[in-house]
Amino acid sequence: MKCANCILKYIVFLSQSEPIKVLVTGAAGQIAYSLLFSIAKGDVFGKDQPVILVLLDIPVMMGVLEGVVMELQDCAIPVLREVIATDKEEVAFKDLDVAILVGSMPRREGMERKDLLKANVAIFKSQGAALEKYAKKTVKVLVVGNPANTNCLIAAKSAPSIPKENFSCLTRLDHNRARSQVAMRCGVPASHVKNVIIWGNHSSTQYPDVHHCKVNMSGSEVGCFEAVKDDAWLKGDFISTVQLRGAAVIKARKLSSAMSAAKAICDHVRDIWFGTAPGEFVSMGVYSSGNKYGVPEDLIYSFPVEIKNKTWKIVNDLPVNDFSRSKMDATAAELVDERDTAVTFLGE
Ligand SMILES: NC(=O)c1ccc[n+]([C@@H]2O[C@H](COP(=O)([O-])OP(=O)(O)OC[C@H]3O[C@@H](n4cnc5c(N)ncnc54)[C@H](O)[C@@H]3O)[C@@H](O)[C@H]2O)c1
Ligand SMILES: *[C@@H]1O[C@H](CO)[C@@H](O)[C@H](O)[C@H]1NC(C)=O
Ligand SMILES: *[C@@H]1O[C@H](CO)[C@@H](O)[C@H](O)[C@H]1NC(C)=O
Ligand SMILES: *[C@@H]1O[C@H](CO)[C@@H](O)[C@H](O)[C@H]1NC(C)=O
Ligand SMILES: CC(=O)N[C@H]1CO[C@H](CO)[C@@H](O)[C@@H]1O
Repeated sequence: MKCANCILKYIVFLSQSEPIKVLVTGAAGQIAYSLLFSIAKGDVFGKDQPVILVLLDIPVMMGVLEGVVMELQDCAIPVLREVIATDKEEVAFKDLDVAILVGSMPRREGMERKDLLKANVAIFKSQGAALEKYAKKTVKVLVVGNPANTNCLIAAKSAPSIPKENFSCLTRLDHNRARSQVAMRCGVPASHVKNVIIWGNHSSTQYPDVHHCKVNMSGSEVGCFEAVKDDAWLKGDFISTVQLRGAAVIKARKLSSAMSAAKAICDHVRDIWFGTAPGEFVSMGVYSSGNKYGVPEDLIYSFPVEIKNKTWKIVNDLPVNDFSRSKMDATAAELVDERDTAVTFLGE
């Protein structure tokens, strides 16, 4: 009996001995401030899974980052094995299992759209090359820093030996916003609303689609239009509320969404790690090969995906009506434009 106990303890020890190494860039920023705590305490990889957190930010932020490290230490979380803070890519990207790229160049007063894009291409080209050179080939990369879709594409292109499928960008915040809007309208918890879809770019042209969404109304699942009973709202204010939610938060808070963005990042990475629930799909910006839903190839476009065994699959053959089609095309056109400009900066 005693020995069985020893063996059990040994198995627990073994299973705990392999920590997951997770990088968060923009680690001195406001999203990271919520995100790091959630990852450290097990919201993403499980309560018993040891993690090593690697924090990357730019040199002028190293003082702030030191404070973040102190706070993480002061949380006294047993599974947080180590915290590495750095401004060097060769340190930050080494042997990573997961990379969450939050830091990017923010828009400054008077900055041209093109110059902003150019600055971000430079960042994500460099970080993509660092992934290629230093990270594990199985690394999962999530890009959050805006323009998230295009930054993600640039990072993927700059890391040719890592499968493109291992890169994704965050549209889960938009997905959660859509889910919550429907839930509030129906007077049910958000968990009773599933299979909303965000198509396209993480911007105001994104298309929040509820044609395949199901709502659990007092015990039975019904379609979203039947549950809400207000088609005009679903085709009008609902869509614009989700599209413009980011701007509404900035207007109210004088800062962009951070707590909800961190929560969405946790949802996204946890689903990659553990898979999606049977019969449920989530929205993620992923690589388009040009053979799904008429979306052009070589874009990072938000699709409905199911995830199993750490591999996503775009949900196939959902019917698309004319209303949806035009909105899916508009957001794709925007991304094609941005990509074509971005790749011209890649050679520089
Ligand atoms: N995809 C989404 O759903 C979503 C949602 C919210 C915010 N965002 C984006 O996430 C990003 C971060 O937001 P935030 O509120 O935390 O911003 P923030 O300004 O508070 O923090 C950003 C941090 O990134 C750092 N940084 C800049 N360039 C860097 C680089 N090359 N390497 C490493 N670090 C770098 C900055 O020094 C700063 O500490 C922004 O681009 C924002 O637009 C995306
Ligand atoms: C796509 O979305 C991002 C993030 O909101 C935005 O910065 C970018 O400008 C959008 N792309 C285009 C071409 O509008
Ligand atoms: C709907 O919600 C009820 C609780 O209100 C739960 O018992 C039931 O299993 C749910 N049904 C489905 C199909 O998820
Ligand atoms: C899961 O993925 C791994 C790595 O890609 C692969 O080796 C394994 O066969 C897969 N397992 C299943 C059940 O598909
Ligand atoms: C999320 C995802 O698609 N992960 C893939 C990353 O690449 C490895 C191979 O290196 C695949 O096995 C994973 O499925």
